[in-house]
Parts: sequence; C-alpha cells; structure tokens
Amino acid sequence: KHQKPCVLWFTGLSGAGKSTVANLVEKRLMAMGHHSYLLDGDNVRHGLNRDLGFTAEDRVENVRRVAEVSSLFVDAGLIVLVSFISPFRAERRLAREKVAAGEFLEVFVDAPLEVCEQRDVKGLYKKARAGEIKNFTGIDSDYEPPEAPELHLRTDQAEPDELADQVIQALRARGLL
Ligand code: GGZ
Repeated sequence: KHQKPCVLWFTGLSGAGKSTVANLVEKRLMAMGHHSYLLDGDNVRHGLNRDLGFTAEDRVENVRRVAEVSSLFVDAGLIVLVSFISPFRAERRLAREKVAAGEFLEVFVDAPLEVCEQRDVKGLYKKARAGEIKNFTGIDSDYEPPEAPELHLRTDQAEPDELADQVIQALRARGLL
C-alpha cells in the first residue's frame, strides 16, 4: 500500500471539531489499509504530558513534546494525525520544522468562537465564562489562527464527513497516498 509518512496537524478552538474530523480521517485511512496514528489530549495529556496544565507555558511544552513525538512517528513511517488546540503560531512553526518539507499539513479546523461556545459540548465555555476555569482558549487565553494553513476547514459550513473527504483528497493531491 503506497503511503508517504507525514503529519496532519489539526489546530483550532475547543469545540471547533478537530477530534471529530481527525477521527473520521483516521477511520478512512485505516479502511484503505494505511498505517496512521492519532495523537490527541486523550492519549497524551493523561500520560506523557500529565504534568502539564493550561497556562501559556504548559501549552508551549505540551505542543513541543507532541511535535517531537510526531516527528518520531514520521520516522517510523506513519501518517500522524495531531489534534490539539495548539494555540500559538510559534509552536506550530516549530512542529513544522521537525519534519521534512512537504511532510507537514496544517489543518485549520475553523468555527467562530460564538459557534463553539453555543455547541459547548462539555460545558467548559460556560464554566470559563463563570470564572470556574481559568486560561480558557478564546475566553481568557489567546488563539492565534493559522496564516497559511494547507487546509482550511469551516465546520460551521460543512458536514464532518465532507471535510474528512477534503483531507483525504489533499493527501492524494500531494502524492502522500
Ligand atoms: C482550553 C481546555 C482548558 C483550557 C481544559 N483551555 O474541547 P476539549 O476540552 O475536549 O478540548 C480541550 C482540551 C485542550 O487541550 P489541548 O492539549 O488541545 O490544548 S493545548 O494545545 O492548548 O495545549 C478542552 C480541555 O482540554 N480544556 N481546560 N483552559 N481547553
């Protein structure tokens, strides 16, 4: 099965739909017989990064470690899907620089803050507005949107399935699949 190792770096606000789309892409890749791995808060923040919280400093370190791990997984030949808010441009740039040119696709999973806040899947925005959670992205912690992402997905304007297809198409168009 032809595949070139690469990193699909999903970035966006909490509730924008990063994990939803990343999970669909992973399922499709698996069904096509490709080898991939999804790094997200569920398998990284509870283990490797369980010493880290949500201050700016801790997010920088969270993303730095994830970037290092993704580069190792690329060395292992995998298509790596990374799903973290990863709010700062500088750390996303460092992640890009960890792999060869053409092996990094920044995927901006974009929905307006109002939409994410309306969805409030886990009730975290409500808590952040009430001051029960500090340093919440979009409320009292910065999100720096990508300036030139390889893919810009508007989750308020298209269904996750359609967006996952776009990601697969982008991989094909670049000869990665
Ligand atoms: C943002 C927070 C926070 C704060 C807990 N700010 O929607 P979720 O719940 O499932 O995903 C969010 C996740 C963000 O972790 P990341 O590792 O992706 O962040 S970063 O890349 O910035 O390091 C949210 C939950 O953790 N969460 N507290 N204060 N999101």
